Amino acid sequence: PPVIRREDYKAPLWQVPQIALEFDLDPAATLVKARLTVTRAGSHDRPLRLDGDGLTPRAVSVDGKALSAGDWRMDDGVLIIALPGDDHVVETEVEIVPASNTQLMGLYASGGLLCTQCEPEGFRRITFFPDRPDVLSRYDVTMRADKAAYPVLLANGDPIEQGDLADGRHRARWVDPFPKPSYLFAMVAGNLACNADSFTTMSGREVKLGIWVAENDLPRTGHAMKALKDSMAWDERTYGREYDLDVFNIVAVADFNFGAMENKGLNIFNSRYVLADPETATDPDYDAIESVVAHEYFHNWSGDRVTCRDWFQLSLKEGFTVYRDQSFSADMGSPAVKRIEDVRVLRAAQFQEDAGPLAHPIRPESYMEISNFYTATVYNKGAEVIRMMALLLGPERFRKGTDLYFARHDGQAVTCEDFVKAMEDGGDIDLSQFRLWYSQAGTPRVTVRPSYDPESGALTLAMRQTIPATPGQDVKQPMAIPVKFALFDPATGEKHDGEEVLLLTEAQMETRREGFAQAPVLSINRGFAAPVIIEAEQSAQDLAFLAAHDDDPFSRYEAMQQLMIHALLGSIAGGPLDSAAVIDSIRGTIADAALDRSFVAEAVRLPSEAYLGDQMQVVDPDAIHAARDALQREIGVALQKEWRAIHAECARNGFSLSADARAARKLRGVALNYIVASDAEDGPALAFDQFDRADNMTERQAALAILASGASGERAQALAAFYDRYAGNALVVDKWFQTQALSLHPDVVEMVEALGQHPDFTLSNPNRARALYAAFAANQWGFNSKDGKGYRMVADAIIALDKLNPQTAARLVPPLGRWRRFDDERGAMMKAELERIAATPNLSKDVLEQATKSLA
Ligand code: BAL
Ligand code: ZN
Repeated sequence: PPVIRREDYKAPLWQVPQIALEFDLDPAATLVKARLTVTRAGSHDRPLRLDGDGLTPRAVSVDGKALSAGDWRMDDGVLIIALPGDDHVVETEVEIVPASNTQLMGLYASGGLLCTQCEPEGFRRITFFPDRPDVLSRYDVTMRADKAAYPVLLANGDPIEQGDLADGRHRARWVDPFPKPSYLFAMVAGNLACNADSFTTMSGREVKLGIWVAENDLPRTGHAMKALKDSMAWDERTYGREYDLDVFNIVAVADFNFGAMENKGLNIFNSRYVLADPETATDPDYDAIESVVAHEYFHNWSGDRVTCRDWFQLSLKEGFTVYRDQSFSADMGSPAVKRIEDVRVLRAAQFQEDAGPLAHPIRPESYMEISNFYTATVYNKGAEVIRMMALLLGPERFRKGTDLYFARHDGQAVTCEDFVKAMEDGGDIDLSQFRLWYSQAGTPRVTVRPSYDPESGALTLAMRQTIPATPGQDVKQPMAIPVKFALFDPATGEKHDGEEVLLLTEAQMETRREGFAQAPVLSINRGFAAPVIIEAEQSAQDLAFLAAHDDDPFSRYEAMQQLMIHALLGSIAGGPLDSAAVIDSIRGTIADAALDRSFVAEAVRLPSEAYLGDQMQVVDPDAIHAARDALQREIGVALQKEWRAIHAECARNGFSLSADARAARKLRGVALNYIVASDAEDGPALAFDQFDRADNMTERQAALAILASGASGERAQALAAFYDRYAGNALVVDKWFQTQALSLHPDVVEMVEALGQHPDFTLSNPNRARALYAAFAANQWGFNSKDGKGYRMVADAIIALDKLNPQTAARLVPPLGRWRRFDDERGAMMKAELERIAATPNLSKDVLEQATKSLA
């Protein structure tokens, strides 16, 4: 397959200011008629090229005259028509089969619904069109369908007409006044019930809001609706962005590749990011719904009104919109805990990606299949880059920058460079060197060496940055890295002179601060201001001090994590497990009544096995598992009384979504985990009791996960009870699969293998496929079992899934691509599986690209 390069971008030769679409909907055969008003862009004599994927034209006409076979041709799916003038009307007719569309791109059937997904290149599976984001058109869409089977017909924009037709069919027409790229086209037909509400915008316009779901799911839409209204108000307050259409609809579908999709005025959602009630959704599920609803809503400006010129600019809308949704969630809940969660995700997904064969800059230079670039780098590192700009500019100038960006580029398809320029012009700042964050891949390492001179009372901070080589980028230039730090007096626990942000712009820099009676303690990269790896070689004493005194919650959390990592790595390297400092810090943290309980729950948890693996030259999954298990046990035993007290105190009568109640549930789960880890005889019974009595999914699932990792008799009992209770509820059954796939059980490989044969398992639903195989591939201990069975099983799943849904299959490849991080035996087995995948006949370009790059 050809490689597409950013440097080869060429502006479109033809524009399509208007498109009228007519659909005669039927899952077995849908007729699509398209009427494109096309205009030549500039002076050239090139033909019109309309992308198509799997389409055969049944009829083609220009200006009302049917073309005969010689007037058009097909070239690798593209319909090519030579046009004499500068303005024409081109009409095409195709037939598509939604029911057999297993890729879930284009128009497809999900449950009883017909729905669409067009980003990035699904529109070409619906009709012939220049399917690229810099062709913006006004859409006029007419849908016709059987009224009994599809009583609700939705599309982008505003509803204009509807009415009944002969033969039990009916029609609806939707017109979207805002020009948009084809990737934002959407349409849904089905038997849906609506949670209807409204929002009055800041200029006093009333917007009708609808969340459309299956009738019996209606009671589970309240949280999503609240999130939507909160998002609309927040975007007005924070960015001055007002909603622009008269209606805003969200539809939940069960089969969906993404989390959700920001189609103009008609967001289509994976049902897991819409549906919630206490019985079936955990607190993290509630949070995820809030943030995804916000994310898609915020795209209305950062994505829809101002869109991307080409797909290399994906981070323009995704990085910015993730930053926006992260800020929103921080404002809605605890900013400290939100930051900790976001950094955990960044480190788990993006740092690993940046350190492996699939590393790429947030603005990639080339791709074979753009679907492979909806990555943690483009999204999450992209958000970190925006966050750093916001820090460097400060809130007022950052807002001036975003105001200018929206005003300057409204209605346009633009580049990351346009965004940075708006920040420079609006925020009055020079971001020349900062632009390297867009072009250089790899996580920078910042080494900080403090040295204190007792004679002069001065502290010198020597800083050095290195950016590792990544594929295609051997040599890196120094970046502009904001280093946010503070210095603490170890005698008083007080901070000296507030905190500072220093811009590290050279490979090496030194800075000196004076006036310290004794060596201050350094708190570095506060708030995780820069997405870098800090190497600071802090003593256990300094870390314990920061864990007790740092007033930056992220840094306090980080100090605890570092303490735990030091203890664990020391033991993995063959030393004794030095748990005393960790236990003392945890004791101090849980005793500190001034701390938010939700923060406490984060701070006292051990780092994941995968994160520990990232700290090692060669990952040793068995040693990591054993050491972490042992430390968990010691913490459990040493603080048994405390955990029991917390577990009892955090029990609540009656469910509430209040911050206090949520924090109590979270901390209770952590306490239960330590009690069971201590091997207390009654541990499993206590866990089963929590499982059994819980009036909410948070506590029930926490207990289930704890039991699933153990060998007690309660394990099987709880898994069976959970399945029986929720059989038929797809989202909860996903949890049942996922909890087992993630479990730290010695037989997890065999269990996952058996679950792959379970009657409820299917590869054709992306949520279900991910619940089993993506979860398992994230289970470091299980996936990397020494016999290589885990690798083989995931490779088999990739090969099988590729035939149905290449996009989702390709997302399972990166864990195998980490083969260089493991010992030779494991590495060789992983590599062999990648080679087997790459050699599979008729592989999609999605999986081919990921497998071949992973082998390189
Ligand atoms: N644009 C694809 C889904 C999302 O990022 O919102
Ligand atoms: Zn997005």
